Amino acid sequence: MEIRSFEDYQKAYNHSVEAPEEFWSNVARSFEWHKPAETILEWDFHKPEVRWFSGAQLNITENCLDRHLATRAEQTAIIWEPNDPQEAAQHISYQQLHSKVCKFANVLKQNGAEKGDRICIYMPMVPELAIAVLACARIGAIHSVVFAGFSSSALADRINDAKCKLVLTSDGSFRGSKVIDLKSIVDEGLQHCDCVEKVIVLARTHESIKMHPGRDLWWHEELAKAADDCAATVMEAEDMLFILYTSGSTGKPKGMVHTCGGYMVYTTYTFQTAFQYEPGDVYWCTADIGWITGHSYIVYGPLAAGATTVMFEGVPSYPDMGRFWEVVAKHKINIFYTAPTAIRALEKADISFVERHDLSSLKTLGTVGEPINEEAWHWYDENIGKGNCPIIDTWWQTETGGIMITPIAGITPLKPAFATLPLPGVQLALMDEQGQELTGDNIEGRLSIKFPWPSMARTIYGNHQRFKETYFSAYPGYYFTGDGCKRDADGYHRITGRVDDVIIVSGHNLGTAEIESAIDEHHKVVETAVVGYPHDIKGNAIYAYVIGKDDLGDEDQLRTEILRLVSDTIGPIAKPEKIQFVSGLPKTRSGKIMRRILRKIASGEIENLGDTSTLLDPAVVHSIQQGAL
Ligand code: 7RM
Repeated sequence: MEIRSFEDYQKAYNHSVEAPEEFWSNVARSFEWHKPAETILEWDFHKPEVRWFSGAQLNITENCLDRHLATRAEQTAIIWEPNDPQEAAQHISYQQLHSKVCKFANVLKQNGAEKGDRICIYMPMVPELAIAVLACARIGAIHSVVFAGFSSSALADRINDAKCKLVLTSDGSFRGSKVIDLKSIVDEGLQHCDCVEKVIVLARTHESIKMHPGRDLWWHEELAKAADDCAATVMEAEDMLFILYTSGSTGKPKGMVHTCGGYMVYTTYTFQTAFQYEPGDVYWCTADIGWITGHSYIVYGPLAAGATTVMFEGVPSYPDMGRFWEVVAKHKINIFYTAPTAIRALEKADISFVERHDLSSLKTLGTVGEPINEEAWHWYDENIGKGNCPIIDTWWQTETGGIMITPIAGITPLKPAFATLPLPGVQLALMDEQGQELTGDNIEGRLSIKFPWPSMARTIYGNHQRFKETYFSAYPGYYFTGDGCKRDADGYHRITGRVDDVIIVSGHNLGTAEIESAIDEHHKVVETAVVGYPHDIKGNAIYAYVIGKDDLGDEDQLRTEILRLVSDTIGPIAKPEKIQFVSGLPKTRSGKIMRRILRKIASGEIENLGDTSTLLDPAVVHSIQQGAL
């Protein structure tokens, strides 16, 4: 049932709670399956184990491509907008995309890829990235896309964790006025990987690069040898579709595992429902395919829904701060989906960058990735939406696979900075500190989910125990999100931010532990504590408290070296905004760092540090306050 009114939403929501299996089996009927499901849902959040559409067989690319050929072969599937506005945009029809995916799937096969093999994709935002993702899915290989801003060592960790057999990359990438040598980053990373047999390299920037004989192959040369047709590999609904890494509060990144059937059903349903996409609409999500938002809402959801989806290679500030709006006007974008951090940055630019472009094609706006503050919400509403485009503030996670809490465009009454209400199928629970579920309205707690939805991650690749500990142990029987949430008197939800040690910087998840261990690698560093603090544009920025060795030397020099180290170990996005050298950290008697205190100092709150009675040495706090940046 399509949702066309608020009453429809309420009906659909109630149905999804009262008869979830019936609800989702109805939704699943609009897809193409080789075999229908025998069982809709099996689940146990204590194990945890979740299986949707057991017994069903499908290939997601047949749903994204083949089935559209009868009705929309000539319709544009992907509009690609290059980094440089002087370069021509590309319009790729469903027919063309189908051919390109099949051909590249054959390239993968001729290089030894088989069903179940892991393939790492480290590429810029060019059409070949989407084609590579779909080509993996075509043959049942599991893609692991690594955002091309990650460093060589972060890339190597991810390649090793998933034991990838192939790496797909390009010579370089264009990002604004910069050219980044992706291939040399791959070469460096691969010095620490034994599992990779071949690297397929797309010529994008045409700089001279080193090709390793026997390992490296040119994309275009491989394509020239490949056949055109490629039958889709039939997959079980619960077969793995992809792995995507996300930062956790402790230890190394977690390879979240998504499976074929449930992920397809949920991302497509939520794309159509939340955005109210109508045939002919041009839809642009500005995310990178290296993040879950790009997987679910640039590639899979929109293509399965037969939409026209835009891929943008560049950045919002190049050649000037008007680029997003120029692209909206150029491609007559109807639905525009971006991150609050981008909105805040563009809000700071001169308003003439907005005014000089015709934004009248826009009818729906969306945000994702972090809480949107009211000021940014109103700026977006008034200046971009001209007061007549609904803004859907979509809350979800890598782990949830698809949008969970959001207004339905044009249907749910809006409230600035509120993600509002759960989509059908999503049963929220706000928990108190004692682990009890809070009921009713006007409450604040920790956001959990008490019933499975089709696109939830099934496990952490190679570490089910960690999956259980991270998500299903805080509140047994519930999935815990790591976020805090308020429910107001109208039953509307407002996400208050992370309650664990994950910091969302410009919409990207970073784990404090990961950054701390990178800094601790420096030979002059004894110990580090990292916290987040509010930042005007980035939402949060990183503040590092570093205990150095006695012979620290020049502080500025050491700061530069630490920034380099973080950039090389994780990537530039993880660099601390501020580094304060301290002589000690506030620790409890049991040796735990009291980050609560460090967070307050970092955000400029000097008084009112709360309960410090468990501190081993309260004098440390005073000295940190004295030196606060
Ligand atoms: C889609 C994505 C997940 C974390 C999540 C939240 C934060 C995302 C919103 C939001 C407030 C939102 N996946 N978050 N969307 N907070 N309002 N609309 O971002 O795995 O990279 O991040 O992002 O903390 O737990 S993610």
